[in-house]
Amino acid sequence: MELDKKTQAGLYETMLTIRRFEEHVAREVFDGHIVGFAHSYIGQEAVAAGVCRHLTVKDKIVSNHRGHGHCIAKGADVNRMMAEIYGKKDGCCKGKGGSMHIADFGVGMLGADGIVGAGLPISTGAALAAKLEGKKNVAVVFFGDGACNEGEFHESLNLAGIWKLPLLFVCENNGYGVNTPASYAMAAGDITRIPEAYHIANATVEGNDVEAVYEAAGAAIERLRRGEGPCFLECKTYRWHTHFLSKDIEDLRPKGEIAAWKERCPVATYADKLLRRGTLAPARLQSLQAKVQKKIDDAFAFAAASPYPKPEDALADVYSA
Ligand SMILES: Cc1ncc(C[n+]2csc(CCOP(=O)(O)OP(=O)(O)O)c2C)c(N)n1
Ligand SMILES: [Mg+2]
Repeated sequence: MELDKKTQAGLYETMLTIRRFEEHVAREVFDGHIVGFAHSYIGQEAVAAGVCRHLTVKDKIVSNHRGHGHCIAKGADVNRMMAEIYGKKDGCCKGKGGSMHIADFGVGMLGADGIVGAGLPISTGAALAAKLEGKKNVAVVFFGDGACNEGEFHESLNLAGIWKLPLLFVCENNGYGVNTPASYAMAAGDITRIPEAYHIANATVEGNDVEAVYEAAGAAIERLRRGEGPCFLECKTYRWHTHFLSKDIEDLRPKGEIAAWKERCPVATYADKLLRRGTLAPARLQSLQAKVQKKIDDAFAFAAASPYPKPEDALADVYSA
């Protein structure tokens, strides 16, 4: 069944916002205006957009090092995200966290994380809290194929399984952890064999097809809200850039493979689909694209106008035991 027009346009707008945000960040990293590591989400936009469309601000998400898309799809403030990436005082972490530590608790975005796999136990705790509160809210965790080889992944699956937590595991299988193919690194072979072993309902979807992700995530999240326990969604997708943005690192993935996945661009293919279906007329598509570009330009202007944090504030908001 075809999705209603508002949902279709919304899915496209979210993906395009992520794409334009990430294009800006990539340009600025390559030009040396953004320092520190930034991991681009370009190529994987359909996953964040398709999953987060089902969530309310009361639902929680936990992200990973490749987190800009998850934040945008969950409704984080792009001005404060952009300021954070530039290390500015008005950033969501006052400029002290940068790209890999963006969080916006106000919209239920509990944080990105530079430690591979670390978001999994955090999301397990968020799902336990949601269950104890009993208000049918859910938690979602985004992680890569590489994270599935971490101990925390297995511990989180086990706890979510025994406690029947309202937790959706979203594995963005882009085929690689840095340059190491998942086919080499993962003894289980198919990722879904792992949640299967923990008796967790699971499915694999074409992660570049936003409607496929939307449908599968919708069914899983309904299950969570009914209290039927956790679900696992493997989304097969691909990142376009090198592992982190840099002109100085080599991409060891086969060139033909990269080119083939770019042909399957989640954003462009969906725009074509919406035009073909008549969901959006060409003029409406153009005005949507202009609106998104303005949002990103405004976010950059906000970040540029924000000062750097003061050196004497370096220890504020820092906790240690
Ligand atoms: C515990 C830990 N081990 C290793 C690293 C270095 N590292 C950062 S990202 C990454 C690969 C992660 O791959 P995956 O989970 O598939 O996510 P992707 O980058 O493909 O989105 C590695 C090994 C790290 N940050 N943390
Ligand atoms: Mg990966």
